Amino acid sequence: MQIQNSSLSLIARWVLGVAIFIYFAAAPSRAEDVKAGDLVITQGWTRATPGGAKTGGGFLTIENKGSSPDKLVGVSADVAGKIEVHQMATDGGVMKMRPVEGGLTIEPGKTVKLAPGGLHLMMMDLKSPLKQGDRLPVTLQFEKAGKVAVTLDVQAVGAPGPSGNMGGEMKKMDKGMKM
Ligand SMILES: [Cu+2]
Repeated sequence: MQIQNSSLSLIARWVLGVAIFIYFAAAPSRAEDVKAGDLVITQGWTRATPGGAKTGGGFLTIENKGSSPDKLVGVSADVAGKIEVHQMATDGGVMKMRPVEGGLTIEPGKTVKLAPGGLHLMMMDLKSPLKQGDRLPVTLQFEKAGKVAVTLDVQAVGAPGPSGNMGGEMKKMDKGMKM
């Protein structure tokens, strides 16, 4: 009896483990890939804003599969009074951010990644807090591809990436499942 009980409990634990894995693997935890002309926009995410924070950073990846450059010339969202594209630069030994003047160019065949510590969307004058688990609709305006609607997945305050360290693995799995 003792042996049976412990093997049953092992099986129960294994079943629970598999169930948890399937739940997280299947959960729609990342933004949809968006295709617009020659551009593919993926991995849109942002962070929840604590307290009454009025600004937030937005991150996404833009790939240009075409043969000519395109340029991100404007960004807007209902929740933000203003959104700029910012870059980080060292000024007198101090990292500072400043707007990218004249639009962000995406060269043909290249991928531009907006990520913490580098290029980012600076959302200013937030009208309401960004809540973890929400999907934030944002409109990107490109010179050639025109207006493109994307969503940013709102991750936890201080989250390091679109879906933690699992991001890359999840993407591979998703691709595998579609085939
Ligand atoms: Cu900024």
